[in-house]
Amino acid sequence: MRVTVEDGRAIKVTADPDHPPTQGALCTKVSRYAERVHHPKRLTTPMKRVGPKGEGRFEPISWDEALTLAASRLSEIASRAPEAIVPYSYAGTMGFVQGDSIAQRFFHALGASQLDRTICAAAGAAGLKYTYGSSIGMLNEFFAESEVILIWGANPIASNLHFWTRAQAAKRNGAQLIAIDPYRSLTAEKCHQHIALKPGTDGALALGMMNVLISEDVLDHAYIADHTLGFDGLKARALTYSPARVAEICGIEAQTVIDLARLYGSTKKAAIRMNYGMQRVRGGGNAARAIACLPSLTGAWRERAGGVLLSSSGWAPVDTHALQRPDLMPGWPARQPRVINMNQIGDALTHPGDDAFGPKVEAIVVYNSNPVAVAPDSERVAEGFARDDLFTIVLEHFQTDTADYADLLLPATTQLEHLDVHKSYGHTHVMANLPAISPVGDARPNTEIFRGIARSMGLQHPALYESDEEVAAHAFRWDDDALQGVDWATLKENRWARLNLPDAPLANGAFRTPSGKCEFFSERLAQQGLDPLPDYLAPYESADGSPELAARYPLAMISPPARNFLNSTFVNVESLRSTEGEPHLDIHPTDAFDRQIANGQIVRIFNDRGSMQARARVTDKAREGLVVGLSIWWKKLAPDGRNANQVTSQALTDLGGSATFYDCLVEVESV
Ligand SMILES: Nc1nc2c(c(=O)[nH]1)N[C@H]1C(S)=C(S)[C@@H](COP(=O)(O)OP(=O)(O)OC[C@H]3O[C@@H](n4cnc5c(=O)[nH]c(N)nc54)[C@H](O)[C@@H]3O)O[C@H]1N2
Ligand SMILES: Nc1nc2c(c(=O)[nH]1)N[C@H]1C(S)=C(S)[C@@H](COP(=O)(O)OP(=O)(O)OC[C@H]3O[C@@H](n4cnc5c(=O)[nH]c(N)nc54)[C@H](O)[C@@H]3O)O[C@H]1N2
Ligand SMILES: [Mo]
Repeated sequence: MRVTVEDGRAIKVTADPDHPPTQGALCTKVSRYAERVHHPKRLTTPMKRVGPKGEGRFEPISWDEALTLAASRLSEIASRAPEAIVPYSYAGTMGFVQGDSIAQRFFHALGASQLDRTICAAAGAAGLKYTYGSSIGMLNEFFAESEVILIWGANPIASNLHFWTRAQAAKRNGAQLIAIDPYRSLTAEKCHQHIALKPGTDGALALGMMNVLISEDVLDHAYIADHTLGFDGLKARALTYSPARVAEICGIEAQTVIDLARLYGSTKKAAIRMNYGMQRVRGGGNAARAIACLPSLTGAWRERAGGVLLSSSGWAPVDTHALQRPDLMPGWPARQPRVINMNQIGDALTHPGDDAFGPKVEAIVVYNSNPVAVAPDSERVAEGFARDDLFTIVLEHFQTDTADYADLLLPATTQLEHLDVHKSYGHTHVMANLPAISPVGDARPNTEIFRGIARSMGLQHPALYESDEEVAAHAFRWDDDALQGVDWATLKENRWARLNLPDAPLANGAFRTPSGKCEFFSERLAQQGLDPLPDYLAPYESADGSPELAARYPLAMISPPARNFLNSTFVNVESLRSTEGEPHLDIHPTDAFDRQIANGQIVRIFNDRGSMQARARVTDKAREGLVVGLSIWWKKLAPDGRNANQVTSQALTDLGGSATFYDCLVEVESV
């Protein structure tokens, strides 16, 4: 990003035209970033709560008072039960400095509970880890040369613009684009073909494609022999997924499965852009694993324009140990504080504490996240945050739904005001982020806030007091081949560097698994007592997975990102919110007719966990049996004060302990 500054104010944010992945284009929401930075409601001073929790009434206090208050409460709890303190953070910024550096070191030094950061990508990441050994795949730029692109559980027009520009280039060159998505998203509308399968059935579709590839012998036998492990087992598994069986599971035609496999297998430059939308269901890890096997069967990896990309983040040689310093944990490495899965924060905050769970949670420190809006099973989450005996610190730019529950609300700087260093999960450049303006008001970087609390608590370890520059210099293993000739000083000077990778990085195997091969069969999974081969697992909440529940709540609900929001970020930027309008629910005409719901009517969406309201859009964009509520609204900016996470569940995926946002049955009625 390039920032134009006038009189100390950021007036414009544009894309760096020289940065290869960005090529001068920012997505709609980020091009409004200056509006957000100088928004009249930016938090500019520390505040302490004066009203009841959740009401959001605060009074300003000084930084000294704020840090002293934080330190005295946290010290008291840490002296008795350090694990009663829980950090909560995720995607507000994904920078290494303002994300999890000083913050992690601080919680580690306290011996606080650890947070398993699984709300987004953990199932897919586990699928890749067990198959490829890491989150690696084909390079974004070469999708422009692909001849077939399967856009699988992804809506790049909304959520991954810098892939979409490559897909469009490929389309102009004659490539076939196929969307695999239960919903006719903005992206699916622009593809040549849209395969609208039932949500959570992707594993079956991938196994069905394998069935056809194997039966018709559209395989790269040399690639399989040289670079994969466990073909015979995978073959036996895939042969149980006939196109007819898959058609039944996925709710599509058998011929669609056959045609897809034939096209995929017979195209040399066949690429798959999976994204995390397909793994927010019970079988998400296995589904990612099954899809990840496809290019190793057909040898698509041999071409730089072939293969799979789910995440490129594993290509960057991040020095996680140096950044986060797990060695500061008391007892490390033999013993470690308990781990709380962030998707179950609702249960954790409402747990009374016992031997299995450990101590009741007494303090939560939230930064880079808005859990009251984004975490699943929101009624439980809000109930937890409403506890009078919970001490809550929130570091934020704005008074979000979560901030309303804070005891102490601390103003944080934005990307334009602080130093950071980034990798990407969609491309293979690393970037330095230099501050363009001074902090707005009295806002401070996350790092500075945690250093301040540590100092007030009298914590001694020097790692807690490293400057942002020093932390940034620890971000990568600069001597790794991927970063030849780059160090923090040169990265800062040049702003970005392309990782030094071969164009077709998996053409000759070189997977990062224990065997060095693409592991169709995973010994590591077998050792955990898990299925060593990919399989299809029916969603928890589906006619197959829970017929009794499906009888009461027959509609599957998904709540993928809205184009003009970034998760719950930007919802309070008026120009973007007015483009989104209000919370909507897309519902198929047949489902609407059955419920006497007319287009434009307000409906109530509900299940045993909760309910929300939205305006119905009767449209066949949602397949029959599916409803779609684009997200993630701030509850307090929605007409009924609720959002989609009122109905989502805390159940975890098969692998990785990820959230199952899109594994959710509901009923809908007119209001
Ligand atoms: N504008 C915008 N961009 C974003 C974000 C945002 O909030 N707004 N969020 C960012 C973040 S944190 C992430 S993780 C990514 C997420 O972006 P994506 O990885 O693209 O994932 P989702 O948006 O969750 O879902 C993408 C598509 O998957 C479909 N889908 C849902 N369930 C299934 C299923 O079971 N199978 C299949 N095949 N498809 C399914 C949805 O209908 C949707 O069209 O986007 C990033 N970019
Ligand atoms: N129903 C449903 N729920 C979902 C999803 C979905 O598709 N459907 N998607 C899930 C996914 S993929 C993700 S990644 C999560 C994302 O959930 P979160 O990680 O909570 O992301 P955001 O909602 O963007 O909230 C980030 C907050 O961090 C703040 N912030 C940004 N930068 C900084 C900073 O430098 N310092 C501090 N202190 N604060 C900062 C922003 O103001 C914002 O309020 O949501 C998940 N929830
Ligand atoms: Mo995410």
